[in-house]
This record gives sequence, structure tokens and C-alpha cells, in this order.
Amino acid sequence: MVPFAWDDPFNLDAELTEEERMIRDAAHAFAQGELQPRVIENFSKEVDDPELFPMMGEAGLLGATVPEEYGGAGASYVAYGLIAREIERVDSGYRSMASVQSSLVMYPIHAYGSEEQRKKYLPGLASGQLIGCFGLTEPDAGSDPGGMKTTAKKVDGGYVISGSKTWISNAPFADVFVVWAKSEAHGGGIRGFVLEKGMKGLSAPKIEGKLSLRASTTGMIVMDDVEVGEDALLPEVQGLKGPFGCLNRARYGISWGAMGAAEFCLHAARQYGLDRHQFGVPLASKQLYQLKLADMVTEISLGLQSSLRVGRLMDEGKFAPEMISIVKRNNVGKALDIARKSRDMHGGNGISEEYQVIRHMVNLETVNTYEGTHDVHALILGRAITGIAAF
Ligand code: TGC
Ligand code: FAD
Repeated sequence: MVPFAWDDPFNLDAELTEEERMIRDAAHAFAQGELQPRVIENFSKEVDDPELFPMMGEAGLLGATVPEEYGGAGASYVAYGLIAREIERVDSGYRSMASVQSSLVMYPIHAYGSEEQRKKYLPGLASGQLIGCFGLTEPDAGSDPGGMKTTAKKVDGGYVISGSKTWISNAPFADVFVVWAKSEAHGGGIRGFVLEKGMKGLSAPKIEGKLSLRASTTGMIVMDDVEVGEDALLPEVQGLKGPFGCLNRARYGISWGAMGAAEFCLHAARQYGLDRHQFGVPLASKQLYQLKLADMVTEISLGLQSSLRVGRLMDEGKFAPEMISIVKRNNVGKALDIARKSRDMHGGNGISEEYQVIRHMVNLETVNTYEGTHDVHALILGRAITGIAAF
């Protein structure tokens, strides 16, 4: 027998490689040293903080799974998940900034791009000198991206892209825009294009007034007849499987990230219950308080194990997207429950920015919605279980 560790019940640490532990520890040091000191003010004032990208790049946190020859770390999907967990332990918005860059911009350029596109964009994105965004969602096409209205019209030497995307992380300060459009020249099929800041007709206004994910900047992408050359097309993919291939990676990372946010809320509730006395004893001595802590530890330990399993299968190339739906949906849903419980366990202090749990709680509302809502992932699983699509 071994002693039980409440903060690592199944000894996840021992399941990691030496390299994964080193990457996790570096991400933890960066998140606690650089992100934690600024998050309360950045969230409160809805500050745009693009300077974080070169800082994350220098710390090796961008494009972890991209090969080293393009500036990435050539690390495992498990290492990528561990980075997401450490960043989201501080704030889901910061994890968003990093995971859009890694999974939704670097991944498609690496997987679907030409060699010229890889060489042109990936090193700058890995170092954070370039900032990327991913435009799939539109005002009239959210859960159903196949209903997108953005079009790419073939012209001499390239395409003219028209349409608008909304709720796009990083867009207002992005240099590189991966956008998805229906292309007449490809039978109306969906194709990916890489646009650049400054192109005529391209703008990215900020969406103000979010009450969730306020430390991450979100905007629209407005494309008013943006002319691009042939070299803007991502040549190696056609159809919705292009954007979905990116979403697989980001959703998987979110499953780890949400557990990081949940761990923060667990640790905070435990410490609060040990420190705070009511009725002459610590709150943590009460059965109801302990029941909540036990539920949190149980869900987090199971959630982390399932993400680890999916990550190992991704590293072996043996995953199905539905596995990712299970861990994205369940881990985010559980993290949201845990954040709500932790908020309650802090009493009145739970609504103060100082204690941070309500910030995680409102952030996780977004995480539960983006990258496929909680219910859409249920329907993806429902289709796989029954063979009947109920979207
Ligand atoms: P469906 O008929 O199911 O599929 C169309 C084609 O795509 C293929 N496919 C996949 N390929 C790879 N991975 C997956 N997960 C895939 N899912 C589907 C499929 O095989 C098919 O290929 P082919 O060759 O036969 O054409 O498509 P549908 O239109 O019926 O889709 C239904 C549904 C609900 C599954 C899908 O539309 C969906 O997932 N909706 C949710 C949309 C979503 O997640 N949007 C996210 C936007 S990005 C974002 O939120 C970033 S947040 C910032 C941050 O991450 O921090
Ligand atoms: P809708 O699709 O309109 O859904 C509304 C409700 O209806 C939900 O509860 C949903 O579960 C339910 N619903 C939908 N369809 C069905 C159905 N068939 N059956 C039953 N219920 C259904 N997108 C990007 O492309 N890039 C980004 O970088 C990005 N970043 C984001 C950042 C933030 C802060 C937010 C909030 C969103 C971001 N998104 C991004 C968009 C996000 O992916 C969408 O919001 C999400 O996919 C849901 O789409 P929607 O908002 O249009 O909701």
C-alpha cells in the first residue's frame, strides 16, 4: 500500500514521461510566475494582452506538438494537454489564447498547408511573434458550421473572399487568419484560407462587454471582398473534416484545461474550509463540506485519467473523435459543477474577484459552449451510439 495523495489520487505523475513532467513543470512556473500576477486586473478591466504571445512562445508553450523544424517542440499530445491544464489553472481565457494558436492555427497550417506556408508562418507563430486566429463560426452558423455563408469566388490568380465570422478568439490583434469558406471552384465545398492582417477589405472589430472569458480578446472577422492569391489556399484538405480535424486537437486540450480550472477551485475550497471557522470549528470538519470535496477529488481524478488515456491514443494515432467528445463534454461539465460548488463553499467571499473562483465559474460557461456545446457533443455521441443523427 501507498499513502493516498488527495491532490493526485491515481498518481498521474508516475504515468508521465520525464519530458512530459519537465514540460508540465515549465508551464506551471510560467503560468504562476507570469499569468497569475496579471489575471485579476486583466479580467476585471477586460485588458487586451497580445504581449503574452511572445512570452508564451519563449516559454515553449505554443505549438507543442508541431515538429521542431518548424519551431514547435515535437512533444506528445499528453504534453500539450499538460500545458493546457497549467494555463487554465490560472484562467480559461489564457488557455484559449494558447490553444487557438496551437491547435486551430498552427495545426492546420502544418497538416493542410504547403511547405511554403509552413515555412512562412509556423516559426513566427511558435515564437509568438505572429498571433493567429481561426474563423469558423458565423452569425448564422454556430453549432452548424456547414451552414456558413462565407464564400471564396475564383478569380484570375486567386480568390475573392466575402462574409463574416463572429466570436473569434484573438481576432482583433491577429496577424494570421485561418478562415473557412465555401468555394465555388471546388463545387461549393469548404476550403481553408490563410489571410493576413492589413489585406484590403479585412477587418476584425472587438466584441466588447463579455461577462465571461474577459482576459481573452474576442472579435469578428469581416471580409469585404478580400482578394488573395492561390498561395492563400490550404491545399491539402477539403470539406468540414478540415476544421473538425483542428477542433479534435483543441477540444482534447480543453478537456485537460478544464481540469486545471477545477483543480484550482478544489484547492481553494479545501484551504478555505480549513482556515474558516464557523460554529467554533473549521468548515472543513463538516460532513456536507467534506462530501463536496470528495466529489471534486473524485471527478477530477477520473477526468484527468480519461484525458490521459485519450492523449496516449492520439499519440499512437488510434483515437476516434467521439472519445474527444466524451472528455471535452464531461470534463468541462464537471469543472463547471466544481467551480459552482467552490463558489458556494466560499460563502460571500466566493463572489469576490480576490478569491478567483467566480471568475473560473463564469469562464467555464464559455468553455461549456465553445468548441461544440455540451449538448452538441451529446448528439455526436448519440449518433455514434444509435447510428441516427439527431442534430
Ligand atoms: P458531419 O456530416 O458529421 O461531418 C462532415 C465531414 O466532417 C467529418 N467529420 C470529422 N472529421 C474529423 N474529425 C471530426 N471530429 C469530425 N466530425 C465530422 C465527417 O467524416 C465528414 O467528412 P466527409 O469526408 O464525409 O465529408 O457534419 P455535420 O454538418 O452533420 O456536423 C454536425 C456536428 C454537430 C458534429 C458539427 O457540426 C459540430 O461539431 N458542431 C459544433 C461546431 C463547433 O465545435 N464549432 C467550434 C468553433 S471554433 C471554437 O469554438 C474555438 S473556441 C476558442 C478556444 O478553443 O479556446
Ligand atoms: P447555437 O448553435 O445557436 O446554439 C444555441 C443553443 O442551442 C445551445 O444550447 C446549443 O447546444 C443548442 N443547439 C444547437 N443545435 C442544436 C440541436 N441540433 N439540437 C439541440 N440543441 C441544439 N468560434 C470560432 O470559429 N473561432 C473562435 O476562435 C471562437 N472563439 C470563441 C470565443 C468565445 C468567448 C465564444 C463565446 C465563442 C467562440 N467561438 C469561436 C464560437 C463557438 O464555437 C460557438 O459559440 C459555439 O459553437 C456555439 O454556436 P452558437 O453560439 O451559434 O450557438
